[in-house]
Amino acid sequence: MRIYVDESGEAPSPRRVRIFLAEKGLAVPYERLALHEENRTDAFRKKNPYRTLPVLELDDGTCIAESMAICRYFEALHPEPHLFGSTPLEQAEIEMWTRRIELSVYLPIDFAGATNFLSEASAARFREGAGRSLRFYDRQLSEREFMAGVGYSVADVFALSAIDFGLRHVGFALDPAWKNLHRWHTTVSARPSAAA
Ligand SMILES: N[C@@H](CCC(=O)N[C@@H](CS)C(=O)NCC(=O)O)C(=O)O
Repeated sequence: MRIYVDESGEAPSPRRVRIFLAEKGLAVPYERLALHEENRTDAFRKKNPYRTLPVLELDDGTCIAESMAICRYFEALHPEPHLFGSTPLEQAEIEMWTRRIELSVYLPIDFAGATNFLSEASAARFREGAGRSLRFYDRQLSEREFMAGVGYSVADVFALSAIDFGLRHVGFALDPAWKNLHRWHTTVSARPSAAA
C-alpha cells in the first residue's frame, strides 16, 4: 500500500489525507511526486484518470483517488478514533459541515488563487466569497469548539488544509476580528497531525 502525494507537501488535498492518517496514528508510505508534472504522465493516468493527488494504491494495484474517499476507507478499516462520527446523527452532522466547508471555504480559496485561468476580477470575487464564509464560521465557532460541533472531526481536517492553503499560497489573511476562528486555528494547528 502507498499514497501518492505532492513532493512540496503544500497541496491541500494530499494534506487532508496526511493529517487524517496522523490523527489515526497510521503510517502509510508516501510516494512524493512533482505536482503538475509526474501526476500528468500517461502512467499516472492509469492510476487516476483525473490525474490528481492524492491517490491511494493498494497492494493488488487498486487505486482510490479523492481525499474524502481515501479518508473514509481508513475510517472503515480503523474506526477509532472516530473522525466521521460514531452515531448516525454525528455522522450526518460531520458530513453536512464537511461538504459545506469544501464548497464554501475550500473552493473559493482555491479559485481566488487561480489567476492562471480566471481574471483578476473573478479571482477577487472568490476571495470576497471566501472572506464571507470565514466570517460565518467565526460566528459558528462562538458556540462550538470544533467545526462540526461534535469534537474534532474530518470537518476540521478539511477546514485547516483549506485555510492554511489560503494563508500560505493565496495571500489570504485571517481578519483579527475573527477571534473564534483564530482560537480554532490555533487549537487545531497545535495538534501534532497539523505538521503531517
Ligand atoms: N477533489 C480532489 C481534488 C484533488 C486535486 O485537485 N488535487 C490537486 C492538488 S490539491 C492536484 O492533484 N492537481 C494536479 C494538477 O493540477 O496537475 C480530492 O479531494 O482529492
